[in-house]
Amino acid sequence: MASKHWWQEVVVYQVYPRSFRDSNGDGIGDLQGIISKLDYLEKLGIGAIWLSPVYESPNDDNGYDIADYRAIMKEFGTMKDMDELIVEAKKRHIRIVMDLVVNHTSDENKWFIEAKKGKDNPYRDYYVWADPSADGGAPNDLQSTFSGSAWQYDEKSNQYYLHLFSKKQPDLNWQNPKVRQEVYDMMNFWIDKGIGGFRMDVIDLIGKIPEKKITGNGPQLHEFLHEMNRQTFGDKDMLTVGETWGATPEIAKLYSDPKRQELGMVFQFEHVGLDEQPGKEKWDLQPFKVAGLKRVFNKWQTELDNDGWNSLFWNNHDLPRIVSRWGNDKEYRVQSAKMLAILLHMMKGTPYIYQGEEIGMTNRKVSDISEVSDIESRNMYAERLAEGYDKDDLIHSINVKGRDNARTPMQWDDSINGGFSSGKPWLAVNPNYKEINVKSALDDPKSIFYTYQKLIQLRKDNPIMIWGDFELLKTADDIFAYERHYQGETWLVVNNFSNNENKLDLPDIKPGEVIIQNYLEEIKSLSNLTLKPWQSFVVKVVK
Ligand code: TEU
Ligand code: CA
Repeated sequence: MASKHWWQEVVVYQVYPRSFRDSNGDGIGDLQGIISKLDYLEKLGIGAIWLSPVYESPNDDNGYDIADYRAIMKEFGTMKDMDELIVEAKKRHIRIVMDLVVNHTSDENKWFIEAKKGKDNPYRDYYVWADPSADGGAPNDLQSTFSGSAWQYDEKSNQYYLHLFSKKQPDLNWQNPKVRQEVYDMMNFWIDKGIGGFRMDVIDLIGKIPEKKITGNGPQLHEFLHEMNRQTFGDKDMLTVGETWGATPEIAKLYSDPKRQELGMVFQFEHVGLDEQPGKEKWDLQPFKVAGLKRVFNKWQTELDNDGWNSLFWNNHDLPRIVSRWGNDKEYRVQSAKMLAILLHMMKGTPYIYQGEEIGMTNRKVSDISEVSDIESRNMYAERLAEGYDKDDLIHSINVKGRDNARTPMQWDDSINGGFSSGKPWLAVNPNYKEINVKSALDDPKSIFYTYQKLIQLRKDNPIMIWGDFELLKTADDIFAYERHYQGETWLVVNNFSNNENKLDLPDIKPGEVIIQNYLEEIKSLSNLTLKPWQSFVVKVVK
């Protein structure tokens, strides 16, 4: 058994700084705003913050386009504020995990400004350039994740540069050892500041070979990550998590098997694609089925063994709110949000909470593209409208899947703008803030917040939650039930993933003490038990 690490035991909380808390009334969340809410996060019990990018950036993609890796975005504050955040968090046993966006930079990064000056510039090879194809067009038909060609023409040199995201996010050339050294030096600069680790943005892309149209999982990907490990965090116990879209359990082991000295864990998205049509894009919806979720989670829970480590998440800043997506954000908002929390946190892996998830924040609805800020949604809308798609269908897809759903400001109380800002928020606050907010959650002992708080405390007290084996049980389709086993102890986790009642029949399992639940019920027997809508409970099994 591999050695144990703090980052397997904690729960991580993701902060999207622009939308967390605005301290100075300019409508944009900032570092002092985060510092002012650390006591709240300590009360929740988390052990690390994944901080979405706070570096200098023109914000074409809200900070995922970095102009200077060693400077703080002016709207967010100063390096002094950043140092203060690290220190103040540490006092509360919270480590700061930085977002490392090194597949690409901003086109306003000084490396790219130099590179654009011409083919002889020493920074030219920091990026990926290619000559036009024979017909004078783009070198090949690689597509950007944010719609359209991944190649942008540069008139000055009559070459194209690669951008797998927006054209203001030119891709770095990882084949160039100088680029790799720059990245490692920059990582060490942050490590020396006392941070707790790195979340690595689209790290699966750094081994790309664009001329062969290879983007994810390129041949040198793992060689680069091993080199990074050796040159930066390898001898420190840091949380390192790779955003790995195309990972299978086999690929996840390549990243996170401790023997290979690459990353600590993966953040993979197989379950996230369950409501999209296979082979199509996230906008092309299909109904979600619990059976699919069970299949995917079961696979990941059982196939990683101890040769790798996984993240557990429903949400991040790119995904719609889970209670609106697969729960019920109307009559069962509270029950379904609690069920989703219990189901996730009782599995094996490191749980992540995305800001607002702990109070059951929901998706927001727009009726026109003018209300949409996110570049991914806007580009898709423009492209598909030109292709003849129906406008209402496109707005529907954005309402269901768009990234702004996660990015509306955090709802702190029922005062104007939900207590996020005294000014005009950069993105409108969800109008339901009067009902759904932190203050009312803290005032109500039965709120979703206290279920999350309890799950985090249980994790601190019960090694079975971290290290136990996972076994899926056979039940009705809409019931997701599993056991965890550890050192002779067994916990049973039951979730009714449905608006309807469902029958659970596990006559051979004798329920003991209730660990946590979302209805106040005595669980005396598991023979022919009628589960209420979204009912969830965890019991010790009596042997
Ligand atoms: O996301 C990677 C990514 O591929 C997403 O764009 C994804 O396809 C989509 O948003 C799914 O909803 C990371 C960051 O998390 C994202 O915010 C950035 O925009 C992107 O990389 C580029 O840095
Ligand atoms: Ca501000």
